[in-house]
Amino acid sequence: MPKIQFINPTEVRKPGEVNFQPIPVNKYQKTVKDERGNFTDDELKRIYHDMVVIREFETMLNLIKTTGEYSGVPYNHPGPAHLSIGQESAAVGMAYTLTVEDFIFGSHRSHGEILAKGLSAIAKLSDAELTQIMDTFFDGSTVEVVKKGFSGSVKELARRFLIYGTLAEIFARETGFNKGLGGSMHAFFTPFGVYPNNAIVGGSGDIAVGAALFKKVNRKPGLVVANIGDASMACGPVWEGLSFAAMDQFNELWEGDMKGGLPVIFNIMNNQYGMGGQTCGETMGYGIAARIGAGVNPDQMHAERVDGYNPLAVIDAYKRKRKIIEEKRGPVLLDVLTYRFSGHSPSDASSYRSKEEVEAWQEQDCILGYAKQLVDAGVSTDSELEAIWADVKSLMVDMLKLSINDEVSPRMDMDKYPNLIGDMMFSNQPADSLGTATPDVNHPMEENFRVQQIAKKERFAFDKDGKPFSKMKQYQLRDGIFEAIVDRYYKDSTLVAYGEENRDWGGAFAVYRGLTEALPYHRLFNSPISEASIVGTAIGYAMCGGRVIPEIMYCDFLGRCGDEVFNQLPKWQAMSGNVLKMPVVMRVSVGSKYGAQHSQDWTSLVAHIPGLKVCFPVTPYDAKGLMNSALQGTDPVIYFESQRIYEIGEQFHKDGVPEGYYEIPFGEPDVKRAGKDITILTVGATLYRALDAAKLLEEKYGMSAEVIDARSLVPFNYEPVIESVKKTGHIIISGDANSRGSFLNEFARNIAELAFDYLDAPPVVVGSRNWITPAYELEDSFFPQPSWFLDAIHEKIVPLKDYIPGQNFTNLEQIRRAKLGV
Ligand SMILES: Cc1ncc(C[n+]2csc(CCOP(=O)(O)OP(=O)(O)O)c2C)c(N)n1
Ligand SMILES: [Mg+2]
Repeated sequence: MPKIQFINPTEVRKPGEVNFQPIPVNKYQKTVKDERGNFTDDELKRIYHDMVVIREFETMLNLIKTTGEYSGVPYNHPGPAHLSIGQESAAVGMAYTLTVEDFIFGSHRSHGEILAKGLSAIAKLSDAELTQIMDTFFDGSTVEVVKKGFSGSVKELARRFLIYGTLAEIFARETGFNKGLGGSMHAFFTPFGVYPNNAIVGGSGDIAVGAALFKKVNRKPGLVVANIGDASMACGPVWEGLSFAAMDQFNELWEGDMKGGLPVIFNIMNNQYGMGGQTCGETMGYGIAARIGAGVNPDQMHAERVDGYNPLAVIDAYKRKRKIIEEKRGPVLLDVLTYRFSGHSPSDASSYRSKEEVEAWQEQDCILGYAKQLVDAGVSTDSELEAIWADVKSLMVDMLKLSINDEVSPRMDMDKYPNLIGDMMFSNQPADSLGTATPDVNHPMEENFRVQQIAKKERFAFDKDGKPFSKMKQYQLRDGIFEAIVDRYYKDSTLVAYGEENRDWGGAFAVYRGLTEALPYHRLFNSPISEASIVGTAIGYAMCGGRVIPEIMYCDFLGRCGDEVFNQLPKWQAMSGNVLKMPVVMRVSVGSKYGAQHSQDWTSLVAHIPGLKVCFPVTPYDAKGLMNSALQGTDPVIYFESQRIYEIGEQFHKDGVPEGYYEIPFGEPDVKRAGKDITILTVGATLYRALDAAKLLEEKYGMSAEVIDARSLVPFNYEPVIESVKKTGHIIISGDANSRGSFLNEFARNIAELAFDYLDAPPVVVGSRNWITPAYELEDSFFPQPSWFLDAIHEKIVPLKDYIPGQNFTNLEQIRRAKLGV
């Protein structure tokens, strides 16, 4: 526990200074001749071959984009192609020593990295392993295309498979590595250790760290490389990934075989440009990118710059850095100097750099320079190298022809199967556990003090006379969440949870109290204050096969992990062609009392994004059942909780919250109060105010309200709501989100369409005002109150006798507010 780490004021207040070690720059200067003893001639020639494959692949794409043909084969590719011509030695050097268990992540410009890592994997895998991979990937449908009429070796077939699979993906063919749903900027192939590439630059900066966390926690072999552009070193997720990767706790608090640094290498593909911005001298201030490591931790991330124009220099660096990783002294940062001759994209006129500069780098072309060394050292001859290039070229022509042939490489048939992509958005594949190991725990579950405490609680809020038990005695909403999570911890060895104050504090709202005692550090820990990396690492962890619960302390902090929640978490299952699953249950607490930046209900923001399941349970029974469903699934779930009601007991499920395991399916709204005159559909904790309103309506106006708790936003089954409206003819939709643009309106629109014939008045939305959330003392004028329901009914649905409304729900006022934008 951190409290054993005594912070001694006498020690920390002593004067002194911080010293830095020199950062090596391009120290490796050896040539092929110098390295002959360390490589076979075949290995040295393979380095050349792999660089040529990338060069020719990219040249082909460049010609297709700029001239519409390659070697007489015409093709129009309207999509992106960010090429790395000039950078081949950096990619091959990075991948050459990596094993199949080592994973790489990259960016929009990663074709070269895919090919380099793929070729490296092919060299290392046996024929049997390669055959197995190719024959089982998409049931052999990709290899089928390149097998036809081919009689070469398995390794040659695998090379065809790699080039074809990548190219077909770029051209959006169903036989591509991701069924054509990823494309040029996202393509990857996990059986060769190539993990997602990311069109959101810097996006891999935290995701790759999560993959390294997965390897460490689940005792998997291999290291993880995050390939990041030099300009993307400015991106928030990269810095947050660095902070997460360098946490002291890996060394100071994690125990046994878990002690030690994360196996991750941040590999800066430093081509010295963003799109048109020069990173050194213009857009960044690091001068030499390797300097970044010096500020991160005392090891300075073992950072150095290597001359990425020399593949041997990069290979040498990787051999040395692997040792550091194996000694558990990661993370590592490498600044791999390179240069792209190609523009940012083929349409780029390179107006931001001089012709002289490009020519000067072309003169030192990494492939030509290396070829000369091979010949000078007597490893190869010019004609042998020419033959390699000619062979690669003819391979490219063949693979191009196959990949653009609509018969053998069709696109997904959206005419015949219009729901194909829809069917791929969620995996909907339940799994008790994603691991086979025995879960690491500190004691049997029954010995846990919280489990014992909960066992003594009343699982229904009221006694037999209808009197509520004391707060302490009631089984609370937070207990429901806890029970589901602790149960899964003892079932699934891969499950980890982390976020701010998750451990000794017991979670910011005491949901995790007791878990600190039950679990070792590596399964429950405090993260840095770094929402992007909390979610980003969870994504990386999940895409490698682990289950994870990242926590965002306040809903308002969603903006800090916007890219992760909006662009990464929801997309990778479909964008991978369903190769990946995303078992992430993201807990998000919706606040109150803390004003404008801590009290917003942003359920609508995430419900808007395709690919996320969204729920907001507000009773202990629902909280446990929905958390069980979330944790049993393999889809990303945003699980909202309300800080107003962590202590609330179970008031609806008369038998009390079951002690054993049960699930509540996503998408099923629940009638919390039966009625016949009006339906109130609520999202979140507004339920309780709606129930108060229902009581008032009954008592004062004899109106019987049916109150339905939405429980989930995505997916959502409208049928029970329509059934209710058939009976009542009226509906109010209410929640704590500010009403403009909220999901409440989505409900209203759908209900208006689906239940039009049964409605006597249009659906009415009662949300919060379109203001900042004010101080606690003023909240009643901002969030829907019980009286607001009556106000709305009186004005919009049916006049209530002698009623004087408090809030103004008239059409005139609605128009006035809209005009003002408030
Ligand atoms: C978050 C984000 N911002 C901006 C872009 C547009 N963009 C695409 S590539 C690029 C430059 C990236 O430079 P660098 O990281 O050095 O990689 P390089 O293109 O040089 O390989 C930019 C700004 C983007 N894709 N994502
Ligand atoms: Mg760059």
